Amino acid sequence: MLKNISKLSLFTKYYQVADLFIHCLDARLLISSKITWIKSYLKNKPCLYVGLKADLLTKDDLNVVKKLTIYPHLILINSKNFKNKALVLKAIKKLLLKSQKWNIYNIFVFGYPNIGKSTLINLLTTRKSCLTANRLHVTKKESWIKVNSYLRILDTPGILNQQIFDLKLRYKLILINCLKCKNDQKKDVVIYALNYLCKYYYQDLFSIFKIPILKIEKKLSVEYLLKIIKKQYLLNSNNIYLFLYEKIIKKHINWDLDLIKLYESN
Ligand SMILES: Nc1nc2c(ncn2[C@@H]2O[C@H](COP(=O)(O)OP(=O)(O)OP(=O)(O)O)[C@@H](O)[C@H]2O)c(=O)[nH]1
Ligand SMILES: [Mg+2]
Repeated sequence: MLKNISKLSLFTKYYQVADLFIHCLDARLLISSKITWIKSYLKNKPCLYVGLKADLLTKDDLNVVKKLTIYPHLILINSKNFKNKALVLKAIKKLLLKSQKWNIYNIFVFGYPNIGKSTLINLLTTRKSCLTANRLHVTKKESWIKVNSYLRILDTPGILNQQIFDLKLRYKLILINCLKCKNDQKKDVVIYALNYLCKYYYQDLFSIFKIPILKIEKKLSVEYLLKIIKKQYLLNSNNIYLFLYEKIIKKHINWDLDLIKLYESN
């Protein structure tokens, strides 16, 4: 909790100098990776929402999430592809033009841990200005990075409210690697993911689990799926969940976990 308070104090410390906030989201979790309680810290400053890791989504899902209308300013990118630099700069300029300032603009980047904040900054500077890695809390302290003659950007440590009581949100954040999963939670996360797949991404099961199509029933239950997987991979009830968590599920998170097509139609 103390850690959170110190991270939030960054907002108080830099609010005055920030001309723009960039809220980093995960394209696979465009709604739930928004840190809602931070709104009051942004007050009336402009905010650009950047949905990162868009390359991990399937083509169909990407087309669906592109249509999301809840964010006034949203772009979806793969920040490991330098071709996207111009797109981000264009979106930044569009929002900054309104502030009519003539010297250096300051941008404050924030989001959940491991969401891709530092990678986005490296995209903008076209060099390895910040340390990045696929694990939590790589950036330990805030630092200003010069992008060009008129932009500087503040890289910040991931913000995480440890008190996530909503289990669904907890599982979703674990699946996209923004939250650590305790060993005793892995079974629940696997069951959550399998239920989700059976319900909404039924066709993907063949390729993910390398299950022959003939073995899949029309109406697939998680119990039946587990039975097939056990046979397929020669697993027993003790090791199946750990196996699925480490070897399969964590490697295949390329679905829209917020099911935006349903959200938008409601
Ligand atoms: N495929 C893909 N991977 C990405 C993208 N953006 C970031 N990553 C990967 O995501 C992982 C985390 O990236 P970081 O930039 O270190 O994340 P961060 O938000 O700065 O993390 P902390 O500093 O720990 O809070 C790294 O392995 C990146 O290579 C993207 O657009 N597409
Ligand atoms: Mg970082």
